[in-house]
Amino acid sequence: MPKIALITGVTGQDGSYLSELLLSKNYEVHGLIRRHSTICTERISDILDDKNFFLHYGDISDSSNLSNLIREIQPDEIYNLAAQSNVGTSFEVPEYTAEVTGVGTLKLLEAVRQVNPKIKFYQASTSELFGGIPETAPQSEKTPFYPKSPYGAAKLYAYWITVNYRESYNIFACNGILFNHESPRRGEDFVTRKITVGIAKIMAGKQEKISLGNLNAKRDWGFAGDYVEGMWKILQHDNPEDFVLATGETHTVREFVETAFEEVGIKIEWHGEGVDEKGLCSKTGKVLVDVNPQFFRPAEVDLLLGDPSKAEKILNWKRKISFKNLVKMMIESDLKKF
Ligand code: NAP
Ligand code: F7E
Repeated sequence: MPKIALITGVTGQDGSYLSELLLSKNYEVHGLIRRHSTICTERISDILDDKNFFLHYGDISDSSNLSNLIREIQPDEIYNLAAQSNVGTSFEVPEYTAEVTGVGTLKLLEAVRQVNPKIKFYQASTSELFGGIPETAPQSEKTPFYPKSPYGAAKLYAYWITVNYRESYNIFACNGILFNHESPRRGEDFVTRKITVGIAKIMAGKQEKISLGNLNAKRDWGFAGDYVEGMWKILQHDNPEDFVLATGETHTVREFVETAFEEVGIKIEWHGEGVDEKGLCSKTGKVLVDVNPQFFRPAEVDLLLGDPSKAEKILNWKRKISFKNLVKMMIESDLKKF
């Protein structure tokens, strides 16, 4: 019998890669999809016609819908990827973020407990949990949490309620504490994709420059395709445990900008400081990057650098795509698109 998986957040970056991975492993894959006034299935368009792929309308905030779906689908594994996942936006919609990203996880876990506590449960936890204590880098499963945004605080609740349902009800519930992972399918409001789309539009003559916020923030950026493999491995392990998935490398936003422009043959020279800092084309002197305080956050996470050694040792998981190849992949895809 093929295994059955239910994925919330199936239309998102990770949901689309995970669906493809599970279909390639002969799973029957069911995805929870929200009703939209416009089509939102672009990322899963290649698998929509797969005979083992099914979509169901629902919402992570609707408990009766979740229970009914689990009763109907009878999944072996649930991957909870649904979230208001943008950190900056979470400062604008903190209550909504708490409801969806935090309490939504409880609603799904409670449905599992009531309908079938034998279902394995993956929670999309995040390096944003570590947030504000950079002196503890690299961050591992043992590093204390200190979230710095409504998103991080909501994910903190989701993390602990997952641990609590594991310990209280013996549910195979696990947290994957994933550091930033990107791809050509990354939402355009995240910094990496904003940069690669911006460069592609500049090259096509459709945009003058890219305006960014904090250029000094450091992130541990990997490729989403590698990370969904880790999610699956976490649920195949003998025991329910929590794992960090990361590359063990960190780069500033400024370095991402430089590397991405290098891919199109442009060297960036930086002039000025703070809000006056600008990135100029070394040949023409044209301003291609500037700083707009509109993109600063009320509180910032300065440094994320993960220690993936537990996952490497126990799950035999390791990222395959390097930082440079990730940037190259995203730039190539956006140059084609724009
Ligand atoms: P994403 O592209 O923003 O996708 C989020 C998904 O959640 C979308 O399918 C979205 O559906 C869905 N969703 C939002 N609100 C919902 C609701 N109320 N009910 C049902 N579905 C809802 O995020 P991602 O990058 O794939 O990340 C997947 C998960 O991993 C998220 O939980 C995120 O917080 C977490 N995470 C991501 C990273 C990363 O670097 N990517 C790192 C650590 C953790 P619509 O298409 O309808 O909006
Ligand atoms: O910001 C800085 C920004 O929005 C990265 C989510 O997937 O990963 C993601 O959260 C850094 C921050 O990702 C702009 O201030 C500068 O320091 O791409 P981001 P994030 O906040 O790290 C974690 C692990 C998740 O769990 C989240 O779901 O870049 N930055 N200028 C900017 N960021 C944005 N978005 N836009 C700018 O113009």
